[in-house]
Order: sequence, then C-alpha cells, then structure tokens
Amino acid sequence: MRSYEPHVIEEKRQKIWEQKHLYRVTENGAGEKYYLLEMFPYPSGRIHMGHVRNYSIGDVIARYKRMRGFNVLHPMGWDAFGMPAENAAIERGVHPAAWTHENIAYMREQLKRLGFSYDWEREIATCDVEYYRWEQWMFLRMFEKGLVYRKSSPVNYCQKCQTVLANEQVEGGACWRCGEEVVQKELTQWFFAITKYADELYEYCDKLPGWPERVLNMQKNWIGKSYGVEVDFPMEDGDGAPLTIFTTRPDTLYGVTFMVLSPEHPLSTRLPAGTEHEQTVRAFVEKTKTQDKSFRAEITTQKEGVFTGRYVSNPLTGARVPIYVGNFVLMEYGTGAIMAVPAHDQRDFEFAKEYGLPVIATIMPANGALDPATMEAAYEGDGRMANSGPFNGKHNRETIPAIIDYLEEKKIGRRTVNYRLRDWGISRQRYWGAPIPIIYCDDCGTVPVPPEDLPVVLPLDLKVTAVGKSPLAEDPEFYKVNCPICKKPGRRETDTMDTFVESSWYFLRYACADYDQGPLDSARVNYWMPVDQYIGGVEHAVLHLLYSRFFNRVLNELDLVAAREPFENLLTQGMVIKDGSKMSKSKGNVVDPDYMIKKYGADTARLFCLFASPPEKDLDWSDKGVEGCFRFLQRVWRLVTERLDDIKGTVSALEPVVDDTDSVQLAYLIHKTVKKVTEDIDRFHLNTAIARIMELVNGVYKFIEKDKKDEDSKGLLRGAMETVIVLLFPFVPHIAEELWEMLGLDIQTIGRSWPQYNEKYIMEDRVLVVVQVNGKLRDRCEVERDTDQEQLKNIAHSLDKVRRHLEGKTIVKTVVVPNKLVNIVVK
Ligand code: ANZ
Ligand code: ZN
Repeated sequence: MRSYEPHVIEEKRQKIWEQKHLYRVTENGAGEKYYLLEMFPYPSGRIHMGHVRNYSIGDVIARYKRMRGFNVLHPMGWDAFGMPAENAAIERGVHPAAWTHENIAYMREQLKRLGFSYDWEREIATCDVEYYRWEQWMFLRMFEKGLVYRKSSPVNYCQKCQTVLANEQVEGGACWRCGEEVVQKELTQWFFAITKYADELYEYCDKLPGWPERVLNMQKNWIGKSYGVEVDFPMEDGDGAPLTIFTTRPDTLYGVTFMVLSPEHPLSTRLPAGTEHEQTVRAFVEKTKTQDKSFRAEITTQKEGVFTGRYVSNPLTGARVPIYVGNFVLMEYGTGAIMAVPAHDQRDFEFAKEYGLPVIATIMPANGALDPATMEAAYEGDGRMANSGPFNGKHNRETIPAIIDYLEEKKIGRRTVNYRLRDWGISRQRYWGAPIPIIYCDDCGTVPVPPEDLPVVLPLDLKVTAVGKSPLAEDPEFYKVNCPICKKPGRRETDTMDTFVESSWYFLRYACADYDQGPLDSARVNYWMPVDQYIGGVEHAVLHLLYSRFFNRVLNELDLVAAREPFENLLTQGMVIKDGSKMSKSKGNVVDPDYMIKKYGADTARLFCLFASPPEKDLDWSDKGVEGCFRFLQRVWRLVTERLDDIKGTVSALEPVVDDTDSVQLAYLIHKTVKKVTEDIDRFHLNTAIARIMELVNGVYKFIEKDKKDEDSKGLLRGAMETVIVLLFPFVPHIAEELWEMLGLDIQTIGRSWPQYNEKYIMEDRVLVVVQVNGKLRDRCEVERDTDQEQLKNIAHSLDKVRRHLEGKTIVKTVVVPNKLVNIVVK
C-alpha cells in the first residue's frame, strides 16, 4: 500500500491537467456560462498567503461550478506596471521589464504548483504592449468623447518618492508608501471625467444585491452625494457678482455670522487687493496652498484664517457679514465658499472662538435654550427655531424646504446636488507604465496620436536612475516626434498612466485575450460578461472597484460591452493574520507558501486556508491547524487505499442495506452531507462544508469498524468513499483525483459531476431512531431531534413491526438512547 506522498501525486496530477488542457475553456462549451474572477496579483516576486487564500477560495467555486455543469471562465494574469519595478531597477540595476517578467515566471509556477484551475491560455500581463496598446486606443476614444481632458491643478506630491499621489494614496496627510508629509504642487495633468458618472455610480449601489453592504457604503461615501442649496450673498457695496456658497443647512441662515473662502477661491486674493489686508491674505493663501487637502479637511486640524476686509449681506436678514479666508474650506467642493454658522457647525465654532467672532444660536435643543456666551461646542442636533424671524418655533427640519422654496422664488438660491468624488487624475511621472498617446505641437496644440500610429511603445532600452524621474522625459528618441497634423517637430507626452487604468478593464480582456483586431471582441466579451463572481481583498473596496465600474460604463458606451455593471457578485475575503497582526514582511510574521508546499503539499495549504475561517473573516494562522489538515488528508488517503482490494470490483451504492442500522446511519449521513456541503458552498461557507466532509469521513470509519462482509454493505462503503472524494475535489483536487483514479474511475467525471442527494434520506432537524426488540432491529422511526424519552418510548411501542414482536410477551424494560435507539427488552 502506498503512503500519502503529496508531492508525487500533486505533480503528477498537474502534469495531466496541463497535457489534457483540462481547464481550457471556450465560448462553445456546454452549459450556462459562469465567469469567476479573482483580483489579479501585482508580480512582486513571490506569492504570499493572502494570494493563496484568495485563489483557493476562487478555485473551490470554479471547480464546483464546473461540476455543476457550468461553462466556467477562470482566468489569471498580472497587474504588471508599477513602482516596485522601478525601485528594483534603481536598487539592483535590473531593468523593470526583466524584473517584472522574472517575477511573473516564478509566480506563475507557484500558482501552477498550487493546482488552481486557470485557463492559462488567457493569461495577460498589463505591461505587454499587446495589452496596453488597447488602453491607449481607449484613451483616444475617451479623448474624442470629452471624457479625458488636461488641466493644471494642484496635486498631492510626495517629495521623497518624487511623485504625484492620488487623493486615496494620501493617508492622514502623509504618503501611503513612505509616510513622508505630502505637499501640494501645480502640475498639468490628464484627467478621466469620472464625475460625469457620479450620480449613476451612486444610484447603482442600490442595484447591486450581490455586493457586501459594507463595500457599497464605502463606495457611496466616497462618491459622497449630498443634497443642498447654493445661496447668493450680495457684496455689501453692491459691486460685482454676489458670493455664492453651498450649504446643506439653509435652516441655519439666520445664524450666519461670517463667511469663509477657500484660499484657492479667486475672490480670496481679489477682494483685499489694494487694501491693507492684501499682504496678510496673500501670505496666508500661499502658505495654505502647499498643505495637503485631506489634512486640511480633517476635523482635528487647527482652523486658521484671515479677514479680507470685505463684507456681504445676509439675503434673509440684511445683516452685515465679514468675509474670511480659511484653511478648512476646500475649493474642490461645492462652490469653494461657505456661510459660517458657529452655533451649529463645529468647524465654524472653532474658527469663531479663535478669531473672536459672534455666535448666534438659531436651533434650540429640546432640553433648553442655548446661550452663546457659555457654549463650549456647536450644537449640531435638531430642534425648534429661534432668532429666525418668521420661522421661530418651527422644527428646523420642517423649515428646510420652505426656506429653499423662498430662495428659489427670489432667485437668490438654487437646489443643488454635490458630489465629493473628483475626476480621476491619471498622469504619473513614471517610467514603468503605459505611455499616454498624446503629442504636443507649438502650432497645433495638444494632438492625439493617430490610431494607426498606435501603439506608443514604451522603450525598453532605457536606464532608470531615480524614482519619479521618468527617463522618458530625458530620452529624445522617445519624445522627439513630428506633429501628426503639421509634420513640424513636436514633443510626446512623457507621463504614463496610473496603473489603476490597467486594472479597470483587464477582466474584459480575459474574455478574448488573443484578439488582435481591436481592444475587445464584443461577441466573446458579451458571452462572458458580467463577471458572475468577483473575489478579492477589501482594500480595493473603493478605488479599483469604482474605477472599474466607471471604465465598464465608458466601454459600454463605446459599444464594446453590453453590460453596464461589470461585477454581479462580490466577495471580499479577510486578511491572513499571524501572532495578532496581518502577515507582512515588515512584521516579520510571514509564512512562505513555498515552505508550506514543500512541507505538506498544495492540498494541505489550500485546505487550511479554506478550513480555518469563513472567507469574509480574517484567518488566524495556526501551525497546529495546518498539521490537523495534513493529518485529515492522510486519514482520507488511508480510508481508500487500505480497502482498495476489498471494494475494487464492487458496484457503488447510496442506499442503505435492508434491516441494517449501521448502513441506514451511513446512508443518511451521506445524503445529509451532500445536501449540506452543497448549500454551504452556495453560501461560501467553505469552512463548514469541509467540517461536514470530515464528519462523513468519521462516519465511514465507524461503518468500517463493523466489518461487514456482504456485497451490499461493500457497495455502500464504496458509495460513501466516492462521495467523500467527490465532495473534496473542489477543495483538494490532487488527492481527490488520485484516489478517484485508484478506484478505477475516469478523471473526466470527477471534475464534471456533482453528487445528488435523495430527499428520502434527508431529515431536517429530524433523526432516525432505530427500534429493537431484545437487541434485534425491528423498525426505525423518524422523529424530531431531541424528542423526549417517554414520547419516544410510546412511538416505538406503537410501530406495527414492533408490536408484532411484543405480542404475548411481557415488557421487562425499555432502554432509550436519545436521538438514536430504543431497545425493548421482553420476556
Ligand atoms: C452652513 C452649515 C451650518 C453647514 C451647519 C453645516 C452645518 P456635506 O454634508 O458633506 O455636503 N461646506 C460646503 N462647502 C464646503 C467646502 N468647499 N469646504 C468645506 N466645507 C464646505 O457638507 C456640506 C456642508 O459643508 C455645508 O453646509 C457647508 O457648511 C460645508 F449648521 O453650511 B454648511
Ligand atoms: Zn502641429
């Protein structure tokens, strides 16, 4: 008898899969389509346990769906552009391309060694020109449609990484990568007009029932839709346009005691021009402009400002209101100016206290009046209105529509909706990215590269010497180019695209990875899209998923994909934790997948990741748990191999043997397990599914102990073993397939059929109780679990087959084993 040697069987199985192209999939395959997608990795060098977990979960579902008759697309690829390649180039002198391709080669082997059932023929690497050339094509189409534009704007800039950062790459005012304080810098940048889709992206959050609530809320918050009103405050001296502000709280208009402009607001420098205030305002504006915006917006940031020397009048009361410039007002939101109501807005309150400005309370809490002289914080709750002219005494919420109606009628205000979402700045001053297909010409301006001149190939014969300094900008061979229109010398754009652009459409390219007539073969794309199940980390809950939803819409409008939303269902898996914190190099608590494979094999690594916790929850690494999984697989191995000779020629059965309690119990267990495992996988309760298979294995061992020699029992035993193997297949495909083959079965069938259960043998919360008379099985009865002993006795005594054996006898005693057995002892 062979012992369980994972390496031998795993490598053997993988070779067979590859030779038989078992996981190749076409659009002509039988069955309904099912697109299972896992977030593709960045080729950093080696896979980590987070990948193993993510992809193990995905592989279970892919295999399971195939077994259920679906035509499954399960692809894999590489998110291959990005900074680390450039860093490696600087630190180690290797070319980013070489570094990336080496990493891909290594990681591909790692994934293959784990036995994931990908269709490798659809593999893509986003740094390959065959991929990004189509991204450049898309850029040009978006340019035509006005969805791409260029503007000079302050950008977040990290001086250490010497690069522009997206808002979401700024964490608490610091660079997400190196922790350096982020400053603002003016740069001309390319933008994607994602805000044109803000409303749709927001509203569709309610039409994605297959997404986790938490992720949808994060998306909604990021888009930040808010209903309010723009109000015009006329300048005191009646000169020039009024000052327009955005507020969500028109009910507080009577409490306005000052106005605040963003430092970037055009009026900030214009209003004090030529006055004694000019210098102080200018100095303040300059200072504040270099501060990171998200830092300025934080509630804890110190409120600072200066007076402009000018006033507006309150359109409702006519009161004279001074205009300040303040750090906490951002130009990007609303109109870049606010009306300040210190009594009811904490930021305004802090500002008022700092600069000795008046506070007027206009909303009174239910438990008493506010006294501005003693208030220690703004009252931001609701209540009855005071100091508010005709609205006094009314509930503040009620007055909001009335006040807006009034403002609209007088044409001094308009209902508006504001979004926090900003357009997506995609320019990066980097080398290792997709070149932006634009040429600048002194005469013709900004000229898109003609489509027939695509791709703009990223030259590979360059040396990267410093982070953020794109060598493209220093390579005349690259940037010297003639203007496509006037043919005079022009200059190429030397910025590359944000790598989030590549990951915004890779899932579409998988559908037609070999297509070379255009970016996407719509027929194939529309066969597969939308993605039925997407699986990945929650760290992508906002950006990647939002950008993909945006991109998919754009491509939908370009008639390249019929679906409007790309991802039907989303599963966000938890982190892998060890010793209390996320596994990471910096924490020094990583377990290397290669080590796991070497020591236990791929099946154990997969099984542990799936068994140790439900997919959405964090997984706590445990060496003991790994050992346990390995022992379980050994136990399964022995279960089959030790009895192979016994059951070789036997026909498998899933029916109990007549009048045999043990076989009844086993048959019921088999059917129950099939049902439960099916339901569990459908709900992604993969850990409990495994636990149930483990129970079934225990049940089979128990049955074996009874040492039944008859053919029927052997048939049932074989049926039980086959069920164990088939149920295990999606989780641990190598050992399962090997055992399957040992039983003389065809490996095509294990991957293509899922076991059925028979309702007859299913008891939801019911148990089968065996009734014996003098230890001999006479009948069984199905009862509710935990039926009480007396009742069970009565039921047993009343059974026909039992009564026959009681006739003319005296009952000595009745032994009841709850949920299992009743034995009636007679004389
Ligand atoms: C007066 C007021 C009184 C406000 C009050 C709030 C409470 P959301 O809900 O996020 O849309 N605001 C408007 N534009 C701003 C800008 N560019 N920078 C900083 N703050 C700005 O927030 C809308 C509120 O945020 C607006 O309503 C405005 O303050 C402020 F008791 O106006 B409110
Ligand atoms: Zn020109």
